[in-house]
Amino acid sequence: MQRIAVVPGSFDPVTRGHLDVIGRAAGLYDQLHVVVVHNPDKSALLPIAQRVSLIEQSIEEAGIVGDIVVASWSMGLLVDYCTDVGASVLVKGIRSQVDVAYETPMAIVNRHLAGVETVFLLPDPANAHVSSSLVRQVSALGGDVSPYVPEPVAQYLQGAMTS
Ligand code: COD
Repeated sequence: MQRIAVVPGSFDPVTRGHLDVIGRAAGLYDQLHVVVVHNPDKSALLPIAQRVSLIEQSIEEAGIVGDIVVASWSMGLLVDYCTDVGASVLVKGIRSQVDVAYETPMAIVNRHLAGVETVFLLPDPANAHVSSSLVRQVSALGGDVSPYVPEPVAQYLQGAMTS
């Protein structure tokens, strides 16, 4: 039986922290779905199609290999996407106790709703301080985001700032 996992996120934009988790998860599962989910609690910078494209480019640029599908989901519960594609696991990245506190209730509810388990992965400590919101802020103020994001994202944000 294939082990299929879903790595969900806002990915607005995808960062080196996200990519760290995606790379580790790709080595653990037969098929990985990286899914851009609209988070109604956050106001978005990038259109969803652009986020999908930047994830695809960043995975390729990083040389992450495996059966990886990049998709978006805005049709309801995240576990419904999991059920649709036959995934029994959600993979979430954990940066700190704050992430644990935020993710734990969702993990329990997702298990109750559909029997989908959540696996928490730790990034390399060098990536643990990175967040999309930090990147959006540095970019908006004209700073260099290249230490925090894959090259395709740095180029995209630089282009967006100068156009
Ligand atoms: N290192 C490691 N992990 C990281 C890093 C980093 N530097 N940065 C982010 N992450 C992790 C986050 O902890 C998270 O697990 C994931 O990457 C995505 O992060 P973001 O910021 O892109 O996305 P979020 O936090 O806005 O998450 C959006 C989700 C849609 C994934 C989340 O809200 C969710 O699971 N929603 C479920 C919707 C649903 O079905 N609800 C009902 C039942 S709970």
